[in-house]
Amino acid sequence: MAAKHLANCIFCKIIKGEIPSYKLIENEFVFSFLDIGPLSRGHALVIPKYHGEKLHDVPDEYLAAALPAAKKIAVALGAENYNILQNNGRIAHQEVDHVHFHVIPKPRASDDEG
Ligand code: DGP
Repeated sequence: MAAKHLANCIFCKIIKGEIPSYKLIENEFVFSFLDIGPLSRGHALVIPKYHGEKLHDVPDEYLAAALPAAKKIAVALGAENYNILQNNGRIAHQEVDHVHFHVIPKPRASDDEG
């Protein structure tokens, strides 16, 4: 299915380069960049290049590309401990209405020392 964008969506604007971001990965199906409010160093987002508000709004081929991108980021960061998080709906803490997967590295306590 062809990519779909929404004119007033901030993540669609990031995909189109209308809002700057620190890009990590881009291919036909997904775009990935650093989160503006990182919960830890390297906190990244992977978004489909198809505007869908929630997971069930996005075609499978776009979703299928998201986890390999998340895996690539985790490997590139050398993260041994990390969360992959995806929120759907306000009650579930979704703030931006364009599907996104968080990649959140979890540093060991010893990483903060020295
Ligand atoms: P969520 O609560 O799952 O909808 O997370 C939305 C995330 O998107 C949040 O961690 C902050 C991030 N974010 C929102 N606006 C921008 C932006 O303009 N640029 C970047 N890089 N991240 C953004």
